[in-house]
Amino acid sequence: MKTGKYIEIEDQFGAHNYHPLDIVVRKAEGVWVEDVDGKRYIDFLAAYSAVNQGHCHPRLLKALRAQAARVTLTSRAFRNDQLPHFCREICELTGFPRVLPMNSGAEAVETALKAARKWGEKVKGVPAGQGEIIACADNFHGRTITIVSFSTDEQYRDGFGPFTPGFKIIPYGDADALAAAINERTVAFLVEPIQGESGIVVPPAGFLARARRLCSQHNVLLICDEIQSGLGRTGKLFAYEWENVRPDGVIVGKALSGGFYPVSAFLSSDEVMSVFHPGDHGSTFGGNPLGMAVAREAMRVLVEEKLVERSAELGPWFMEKLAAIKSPSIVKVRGKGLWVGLVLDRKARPYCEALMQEGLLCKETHDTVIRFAPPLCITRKDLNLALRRVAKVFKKLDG
Ligand code: IF1
Repeated sequence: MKTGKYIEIEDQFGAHNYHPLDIVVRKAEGVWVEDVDGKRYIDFLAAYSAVNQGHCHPRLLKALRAQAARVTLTSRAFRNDQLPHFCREICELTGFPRVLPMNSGAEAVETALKAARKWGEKVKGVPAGQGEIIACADNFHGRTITIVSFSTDEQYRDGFGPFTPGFKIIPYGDADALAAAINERTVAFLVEPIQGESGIVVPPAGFLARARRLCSQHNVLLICDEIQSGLGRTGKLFAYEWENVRPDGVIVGKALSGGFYPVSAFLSSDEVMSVFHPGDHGSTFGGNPLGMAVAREAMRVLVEEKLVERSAELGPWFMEKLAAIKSPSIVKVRGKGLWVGLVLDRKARPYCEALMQEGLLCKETHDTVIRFAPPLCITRKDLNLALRRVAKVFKKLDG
């Protein structure tokens, strides 16, 4: 069956909640993706940073297979022999004392919001039902009704009300606005250290450090959503390390399982996590042995293959090379590590389509930004190949 036929069937039977590029992927390995017509592409999106370890990593495949043949799901009604190891290993890797595993990113964000509200009530002493959480304009934290309640993107909210109250919005990167927004009912500040969906937006230097100080002063939890920015993407394990801060809680997902299986988690202190008692919160699949076995191996691969270091080393070099591409349509190159936004003065979609034709897969975000986020296992050679393809497309489309 050819590409067109797959698209026709999906369009006929699937909900139309996406506008993907017209490539139908059949298989992938490392940074390479092959479509159903046999054409090969370099993946410069990495499933929005979920496959930082590279597609179908052999070690992850082996871990998944081995665990799938033993036991896949126990539910949390019983214990399993993978969850304890996962808990210890992720706590040791990240330096947080406690973890609560979930599945999708949005569920881990919801977990953080619940933890913050309950901590506010039970520990900080905010009157019941009065807790406020501050988030940023242009945030992306997922798509549940509560999460889109504090989205500032009208499309993500349109038609989905009524919304969850208790959220305040400040402009991203504006510490003065944060200071002004905090009051005695504020329980948490939820922030992406670098905004992903918004177009790889790096806040002004010192923003997160000041947010940390403000949160400490006013007994407010600083919670970082590192679902996309974390686990090596920016050249540090967590993007908040660039500002030498330590949040009170961090949310991880995506690359935590290297793209094999949805595994997410909320990590925090004893004090925050102690608000959860048996029955307060949970998930059928959260902490399941299959997910835990995959996540354990995904973390080991991240460390043993030095993927964080690779991102730190190759990112600045790659960004420099991109910045050297002369094109009247490129306004700005921004990012950190192997996470780069190419800001154009026009629509980015035609560029993404042309890049796809040249064998480079990436996706526009917010209309005018091309997002580059290759798997962190990418070599300098493949980055060079990608750069040549980018240069070619700009020459063609500009000219
Ligand atoms: C889609 C975007 C990226 C995230 C952060 C939580 C979540 C995400 C910082 C929720 C998810 C995904 C969702 C995916 C596309 C992708 C995305 F463009 F939509 F915003 F990466 F930039 N926090 N981001 O980036 O995690 O529940 O999806 O596991 O199609 O919606 P999830």
